[in-house]
Amino acid sequence: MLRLYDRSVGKFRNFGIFFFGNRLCRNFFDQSADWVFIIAATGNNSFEISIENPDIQCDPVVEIFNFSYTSLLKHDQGCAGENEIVDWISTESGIYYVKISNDADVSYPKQTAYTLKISTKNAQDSGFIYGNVVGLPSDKTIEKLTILATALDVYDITSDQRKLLQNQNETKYYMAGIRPGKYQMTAEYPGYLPFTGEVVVRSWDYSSIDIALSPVGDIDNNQMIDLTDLVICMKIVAGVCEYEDLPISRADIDENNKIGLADIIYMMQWLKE
Ligand SMILES: [Ca+2]
Ligand SMILES: [Ca+2]
Ligand SMILES: [Ca+2]
Repeated sequence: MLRLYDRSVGKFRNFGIFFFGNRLCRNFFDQSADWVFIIAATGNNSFEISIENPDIQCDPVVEIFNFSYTSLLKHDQGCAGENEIVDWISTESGIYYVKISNDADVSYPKQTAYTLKISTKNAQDSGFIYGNVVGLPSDKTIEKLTILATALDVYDITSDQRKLLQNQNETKYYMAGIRPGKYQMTAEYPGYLPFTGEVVVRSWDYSSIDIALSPVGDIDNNQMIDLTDLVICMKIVAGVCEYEDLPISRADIDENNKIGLADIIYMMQWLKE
């Protein structure tokens, strides 16, 4: 179970992760609704979402939302205790949210269970990589962000077919059709420190890795330049304190291969903004 912060409702939600084609027994976690997300690899990805064997006190309703939480489809044909099956074809590739709610008149927190199965006709023997992009201020253009997945256990496979999605609250990326294996993820943005991480991709599965970006000058790695960074930088320049493990590139804002007064001034200007 994955908990994601959903700013559209201002709280955390449980999102399901699953293997395509598997059946999962689920409950309503948020009291009123259960959420899963799916990634459509292409513009006409076809999905079958089936809610099977709901309890007698469960009247499942299925709703599909796009990345901006706009409702695309609401489906409720069966009554309490009856299955719901939704056939849906995406019009464009992207991240979509499926909400399963209970329309039956029951007082919560009564537990109700059902079986969820999502299958896609377009799935191949490959997986997805996805995640949040954090640390990039909203005034930055995400198009300048490059994300690369390089296979570590298979020679010579790289993928840069990343797709970026942004709504007013969040930025996410995903890559579809990735061959199973271990990958090194790298991300770059001008003026920011390069990001690296590792992720394992499995067949027909979603693998998550968040891209956390820190501006050059963010010495303590909390995704922003703040007073702490300025103080550390001043100590280094004054020779009061040595940070031998600190890569110079972390604080070398003016890119002259040393940490000096100019970097302090850049930091002060950044703090003033
Ligand atoms: Ca129903
Ligand atoms: Ca910092
Ligand atoms: Ca410098």
